[in-house]
Amino acid sequence: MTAVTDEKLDKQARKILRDNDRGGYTVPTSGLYPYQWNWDSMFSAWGIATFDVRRAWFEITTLLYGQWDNGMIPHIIFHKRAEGYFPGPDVWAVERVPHTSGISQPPVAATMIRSIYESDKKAGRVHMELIYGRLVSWHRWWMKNRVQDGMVAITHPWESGRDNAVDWDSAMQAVDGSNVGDYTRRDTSHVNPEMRPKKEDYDRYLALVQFSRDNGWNEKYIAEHAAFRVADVGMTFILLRACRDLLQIAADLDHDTPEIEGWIETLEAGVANHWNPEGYYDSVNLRTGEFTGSLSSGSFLCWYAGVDPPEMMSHLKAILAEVRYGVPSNDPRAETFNPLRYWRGPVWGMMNALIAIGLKDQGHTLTAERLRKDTRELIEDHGFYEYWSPVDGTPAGGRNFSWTAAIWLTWAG
Ligand code: 2M8
Repeated sequence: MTAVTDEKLDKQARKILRDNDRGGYTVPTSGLYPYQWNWDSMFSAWGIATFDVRRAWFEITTLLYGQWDNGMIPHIIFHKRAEGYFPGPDVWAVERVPHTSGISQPPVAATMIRSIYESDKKAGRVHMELIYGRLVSWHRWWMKNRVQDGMVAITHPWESGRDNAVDWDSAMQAVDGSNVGDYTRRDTSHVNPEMRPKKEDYDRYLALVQFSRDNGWNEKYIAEHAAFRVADVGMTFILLRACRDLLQIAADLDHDTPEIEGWIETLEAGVANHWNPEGYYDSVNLRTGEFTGSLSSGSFLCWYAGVDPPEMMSHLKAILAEVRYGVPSNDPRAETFNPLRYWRGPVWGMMNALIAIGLKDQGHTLTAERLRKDTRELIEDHGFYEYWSPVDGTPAGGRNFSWTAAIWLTWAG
């Protein structure tokens, strides 16, 4: 282990964010992910704001270029041609400029933007005024199209941001991936295939894209007919938190708040529907009504949403006792646990940041501090990786990762 000073790591983190800048938007990492991803970009903006707040506002603006007329902010914005990623704009076939994907991603934007705005109250107000309406229309899109029994439904595992998490296993069984035709993955040429989703997962990911694309990205039709529809516990918590932050922004700007207050009430009521009688927050397969039986990192976003049942703290403590570095993306005691396969076990720095922010808000400062310390050590010992093994810290996935650099500058470092 090399002893690296905080100052050196601060410098490296800033350099990563600058190097990943493609002229107004930040790619998650060079090579593996060459476009603007929704939630990555908002983490990046949060990090960039620590050294160049004007550039951070610009990052937000370029993400909003991709917003659809119906309010949806897509998960990828394909601003300009780039090599090395599949599926690209031709597969999504969304007819608008800039080209985009056809699904969304976890709405951390309002939360990150609020934090940037708080740090730049005076000069930032003009930016905040300009984008406020767009944030509201995105939240309205979620509430209108995706909230069912107060829980947030995803139409594709990619939408959750936790692509191959165990939460989707049972629901994905209903997706037929056998007719998607030939295609060439690019991710496995950038990183070790053992650290990525399997071929059978990709076949199903593509089948879902083709289904929604062939049905014109029609939300109503997809809601009624798609094979896959899951109420994602992580997404419900993230949207609830984002609505709370949007409410504060609205109050600050002197805008009306009843609509946002109504959304918060709906989502607060929905949280109860995520409670698996086994004693934890869980996702729900909306096609069968069954819980997905997964205690994954999405469940531990409860505190981030302002919800604090003692059972969840007991689960977190039990899981942290099993691993050297928390929080694993999957329960290490589960048969499905794999310490290096992406969202099926590895620890992710940005998830730790969100979970720890929530823990701290709810007064669980020691546990929040453990997560920060674990994340610091992973970065100090190995660098700014996409994710790591929670068992022994083996670094995995892409290197020089933007959101890892961002959470170093804002939280871990
Ligand atoms: C991963 O997802 C993309 C698809 O969106 C992929 O694997 O190709 C996820 O970790 C997601 O959360 C993240 O936003 C994206 C870019 O870092 O990579």
